[in-house]
Parts: sequence; C-alpha cells; structure tokens
Amino acid sequence: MATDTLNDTVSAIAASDPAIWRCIQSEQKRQATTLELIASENHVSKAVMEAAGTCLTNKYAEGYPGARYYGGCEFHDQIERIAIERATQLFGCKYANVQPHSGANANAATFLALLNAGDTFASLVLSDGGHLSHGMKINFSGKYFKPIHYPLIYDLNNPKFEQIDYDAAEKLCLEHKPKMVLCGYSAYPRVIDFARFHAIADKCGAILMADIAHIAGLVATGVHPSPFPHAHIVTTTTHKTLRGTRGGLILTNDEEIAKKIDKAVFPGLQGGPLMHIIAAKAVAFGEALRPEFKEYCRQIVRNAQALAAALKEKGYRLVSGGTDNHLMLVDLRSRSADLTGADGEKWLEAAGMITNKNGVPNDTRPPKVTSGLRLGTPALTTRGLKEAQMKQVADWLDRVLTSKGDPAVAAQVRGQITELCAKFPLPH
Ligand code: DSN
Repeated sequence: MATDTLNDTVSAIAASDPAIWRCIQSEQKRQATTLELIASENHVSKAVMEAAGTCLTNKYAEGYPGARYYGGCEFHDQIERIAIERATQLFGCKYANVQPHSGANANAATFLALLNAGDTFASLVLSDGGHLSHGMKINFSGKYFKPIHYPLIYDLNNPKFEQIDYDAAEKLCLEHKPKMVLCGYSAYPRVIDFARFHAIADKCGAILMADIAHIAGLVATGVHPSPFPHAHIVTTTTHKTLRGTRGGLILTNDEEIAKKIDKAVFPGLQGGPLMHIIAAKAVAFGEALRPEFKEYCRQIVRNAQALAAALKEKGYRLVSGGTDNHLMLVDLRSRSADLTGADGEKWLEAAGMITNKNGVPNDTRPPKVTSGLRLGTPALTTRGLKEAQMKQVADWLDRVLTSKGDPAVAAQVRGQITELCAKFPLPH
C-alpha cells in the first residue's frame, strides 16, 4: 500500500512537472552509482523518505503539542510527542525540541535563548574544524555575538598534534570569561572530552553547549561518549551519522533551559514546524533505537579506521594522525605538494567518488582551494561496504589523485565503482 502511494506520487511528479522529475531521476541515479564520501551525508531508509513526503506537509501547527495556534492538530500533536519521546530516549535526556529546520537553526535558537547580543562565547574556529554558526564573522553568530577561539595543539612534537588544546582553552576562558563554551565540530576526527569542557565551563561560570551534529549517531549508540550529563544544552542535525531526514534537534536536561529553547525556536526564530519532517525525524529516531543501528555505527568507525590506515600506507598525512570517529581530514600536500582540495574534489567526482575540499589547520590556501579533503564513511557503511572495500576505495582515491585527474584513469575507476555500487545497492 505504502509503495503504491509512493509510486502514485512519483508518477504524479513525472506527469505534472517533467523537468523536475528528470532532475530527481538523474539525482537518484547519481546517488546510486557513486560513492558518497562526504562525512555529513547519508542515505535514509525508505520509511524515512516516505514519511518526509506525506500529507503532513499540508498543515500549519505553530506552537507545541497541546498548545497550538491552529485547529486540526490532533495527529500532529501525536507525531511530535512521539518524536520528542524517542529523541529523549535515544540521547538519555529529559527535554527535546524537534522543530528546528536545521542544525544552524538549532544553534541560532540556542544563542537566542541563552545569550544576549554582544555576549562572548568560546568555540573552535571554522578553519580548525568548527562550523560557520560557531562564530564566523559574516554568520549571525559572529556578527551579533563575540567569539573567542580556543586552539588546537600546533606543536609538531606533541603526540596530540592537531587535537584540541584543552589547557589553552581553559586559559583562554578564564581570561575572557565567556558566557558560553561551545564544543562539537564539523571537521574534527577525534573524541571530544565533554567532561573536560564541563570543568572549563564551570571554572568560568559558563554554559556548556555541545553541537554533536556530526557524531549524533555515534553518541546515540554509545560509540562516542555522550555530552550528557556534562553539557547544559546539546544541538544536532538529524541527517548525518544519525541517518534521518534533514533537520535539527535541541536537547537538554534543564527545565528552565528547555522552556527558553521552546520560546526561542517558536516564536523566536521559526514559524510553522515542518510536520512531515518531524514525522520523518520520529521514524529515523525509531530506527536508531534498534540494536542494528548500534552495529551500523560501530561499522562506520571501523570503516573510517580502515580507510585512514590504507591512505596512510599510501603516504597521505591525516590531520591529527588518524581518526576516532566517522571522518578524516586528508592533507593532500603530503602526497604531492601541488595537490589541492579543489582539484581533488573535481577529479574524484569525475571518477565517481563524491568528497568535499576542506581546509587543514593552518592551511595556506584559500577556502575555495584548500589543501585538504574531508572524507567520511557513514553513507558507504549504509550501503553495506566494509573494511575490505575501504582498501579498494583508498586505492581508487590514490589512483585518481596521483593521475592528476587523467580522464582515462577516471573512466576506468568510474567503471569499477559502478560495478561495486551495483553489488551494494542503496536502501531503496
Ligand atoms: N555543512 C555541514 C557539514 O558538511 O559538515 C555542516 O553544516
């Protein structure tokens, strides 16, 4: 029945809007026949996909369950309550707001709820692995608030080279007394010491915020330590390692903070919640609560470590020397001084491997060029690839990069990738 409904929808798009339908079909083929190595992307289940394309999109449900500004919200209340209940169960906390449209919105709502314009907060700078909503100058967070950035360890002789410098972070925070300390990153391959950040925040009387957008799935399954009970407030996306629909989520154990967050999300920042997306989030949370999701997350990390080891064998330097989570940052200069992230991304795409260029710490190249590539294993793991295939992927990556985008090499690798993708199809 559900499938029939989906097919009806599909053919309705084809009949009503052939131009968009062609693009969707091409995109579906692109996803099915390429290896998705972008650390922040994944392939959702058929159930999540279906939930996101339902009649729930027709409804305004401004407000919260039991307190809406529109009639007709009976089933929307039920859906949102289920989503909240599953989110709190998944992350082991008391309160959840499932309405943020994205991770950046979840962060904006947190700033709106807990800081005043001009307040100081501490974070990792974007170029060291942070996120644009963590204080980038032209983002709301850098324009209306005052970021101070704690460093990585930049001393080559330190065994923790390019990992967070917790001592320096403490010193910086004691000096500037930020109102909030923000940890959690977009391009950081190591375990985050939430307890240490809690101690730092405590010493300077700050709120501790953890943005676990990248590692949410790993946190939910215990594959990465949880920010609870250390963080006062936790934000995340729902579509990276958590493998849900695109969206945001805010979690806390503190009732007062939860009330402020609810007000900040609506009416502070957003209007009507996207109820079809909230339903899809609920379905994804339900999937993440199953035992097989834990095994999936363990495999993500095993795959990342296998890929990292294979790349290191080929002479690539990885930022911080390796990975503990789902991603790694490859310093391309280590293989060939003139290799850039921009060229690498373009050449690899032609060969069927989708990546993103990414700065490495102290990168001398501009953000549109960069010296690095960020690689992640969540999407490859979803399609069933394991350690043996990671070695193969490393071979392909190296062949394409060292050929400097030679079209003949790209075509040959593309053919082999198409064959591999056929053996490991997408979930739908
Ligand atoms: N753009 C996301 C990422 O790729 O990490 C973060 O918002």
